[in-house]
Amino acid sequence: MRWDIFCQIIDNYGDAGICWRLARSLATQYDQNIRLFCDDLPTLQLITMGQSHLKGIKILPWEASYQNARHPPELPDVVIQAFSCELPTRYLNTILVTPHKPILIHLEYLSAEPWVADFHGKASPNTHGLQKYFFFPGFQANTGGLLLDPIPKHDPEHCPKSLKVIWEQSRPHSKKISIFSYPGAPIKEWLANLNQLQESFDIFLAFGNAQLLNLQHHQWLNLNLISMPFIPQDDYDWLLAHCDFNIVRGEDSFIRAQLAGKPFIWNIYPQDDGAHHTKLKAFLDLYLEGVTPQLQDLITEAMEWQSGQDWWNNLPAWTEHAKHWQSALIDRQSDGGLVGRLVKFVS
Ligand code: TRH
Repeated sequence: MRWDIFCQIIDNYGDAGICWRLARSLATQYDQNIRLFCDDLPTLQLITMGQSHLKGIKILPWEASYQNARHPPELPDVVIQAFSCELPTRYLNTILVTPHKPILIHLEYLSAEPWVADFHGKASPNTHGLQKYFFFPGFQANTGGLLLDPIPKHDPEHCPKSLKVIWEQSRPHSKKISIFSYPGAPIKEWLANLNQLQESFDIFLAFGNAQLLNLQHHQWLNLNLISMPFIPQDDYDWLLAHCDFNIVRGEDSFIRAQLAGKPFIWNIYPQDDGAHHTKLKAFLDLYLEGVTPQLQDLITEAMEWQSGQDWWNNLPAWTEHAKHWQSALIDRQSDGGLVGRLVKFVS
């Protein structure tokens, strides 16, 4: 099938990161033809670094969806409006007058909240005469699933090129932590707690995080802070899989940390109306199901930056839980996860 994916970048990298994974999985795992229209190609190129010429994928500027249209036009079978972005009017007008009308899919944000299952896959009545559906990613079987693309492999021998110099700055016996957080996160206090432990840590600060911290005047005896440039998406996945603990954010790095099978703190995207508190709680309800009350409290406090050094003392138990969660997650997505479910839904 032919798919047009529309990606509007609101802020940061997650919109591009998710659209790219979606396009890549559809093309490489399901042999689909993709046109990915994006309103911010430089950001998308940061994510795709070196991979943008994959067979089956054309990356195009937003305007190319309606300018220089071919006659007859290249008509898609499916149109994805990522994060429910609006389609360009001229593009919409073209598909409205064609006899072969595509299916429109509103791809929504990921949430573990229970209502998602009731809304997933529902049709949206509209006046265009086009079929339009809401597709909700989610953790449960009756939702749109998770973007697996592909599950990271643990290959300690193969350090990606972009990380060679960075990884060499770490020490063989130290614990490794990666940090990719939003400006409001209390990272300095968190690091200060870590610094008091009798242990040495290598801290990989994702692009932008070192600047946020502004650490020139701090002495961290036990912490080796390593500031990173923006690295290709697959290499970032590798880093998550090779650290002992990760701080992640948004939606995509949050899923990758879980697929990496490592304990993590999720710095959830803050929303003005406080909706992120409900979303975090809904996720923790699933993530902590069946876990001892002690570990439940500890992980909940850690996710709220409240656990001081306690999380460290319980790291082995948390790591075991993270591995268990990883395999349960993969089992539940054995139908191909989001992309498998999307292809089946559309078919
Ligand atoms: O960047 P994010 O905060 O993205 C988003 C956006 O804010 C978006 O508007 C919102 O909808 C969403 O969060 C919930 O965090 P996220 O989702 O983790 O996306 C980051 C992407 O960047 C992810 O695909 C991994 C990638 N990445 C790299 O490729 N290289 C890097 O060096 C780093 C740090 C990240």
